[in-house]
Amino acid sequence: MHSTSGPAIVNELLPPPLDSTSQPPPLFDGTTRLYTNYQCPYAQRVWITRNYKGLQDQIKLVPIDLANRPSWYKEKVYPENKVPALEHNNKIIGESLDLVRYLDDHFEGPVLLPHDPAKREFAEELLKYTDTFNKTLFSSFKGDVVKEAGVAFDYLESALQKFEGPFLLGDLSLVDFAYIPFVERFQLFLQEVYKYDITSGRPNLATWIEELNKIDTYTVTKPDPEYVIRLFKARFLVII
Ligand SMILES: N[C@@H](CCC(=O)N[C@@H](CS)C(=O)NCC(=O)O)C(=O)O
Repeated sequence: MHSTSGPAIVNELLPPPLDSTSQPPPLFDGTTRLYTNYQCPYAQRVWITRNYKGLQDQIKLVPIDLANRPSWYKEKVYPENKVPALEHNNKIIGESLDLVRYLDDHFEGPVLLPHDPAKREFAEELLKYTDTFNKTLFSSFKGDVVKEAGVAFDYLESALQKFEGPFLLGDLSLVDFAYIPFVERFQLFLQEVYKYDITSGRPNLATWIEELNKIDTYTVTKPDPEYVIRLFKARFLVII
């Protein structure tokens, strides 16, 4: 359909996060802004989409320090007080899955959902499953991790067999961008703590991860692995 490398990414200088001491940007001045956080997997979905569509100049990144949030963010920007949120056409829109679709529908760049009805239908199923996927993984840490996490990764492995091509709908789509931020984090944590290789016995999953890692508009958004492991350990491993 289109090349998987996406438009060339100019080495973008990432702005530093805004915290409780920072002034708000000049809100609703016509600038399109993605309020984000460099460590947030939900925000990463939208960040990858923005990069892949080549919208670095059209959509300005505004990172927020979630641990020391500026009060104006909740008061003036996004009452939900979460990231990601998009400021576009004098409106604020939230929810990462809505935002990846919104960027695809309202901005130029490679189209990230195929027109083929069977693929569209499967895209809906996969997008609907993302929350269950994440919940299954998070709760697996408290139980039989290999068995319970295995169910979710088996779902992806068989989804990847449905269409020809290495991605979830065959060709690269926004569905891949919805899953990869979470899969990459779970992969790191499961390997480090449980010595569980999620790609073992799952060749399609292995290829999918490999292919995504060839896309620089995605790799520039990847969090520091050590940070991810530290965060997951602190959050999910209770030391008795
Ligand atoms: N359902 C939301 C979830 C977003 C979310 O939970 N973001 C986290 C950071 S990863 C956040 O902003 N947390 C701050 C808070 O909950 O107060 C989405 O898909 O956009």
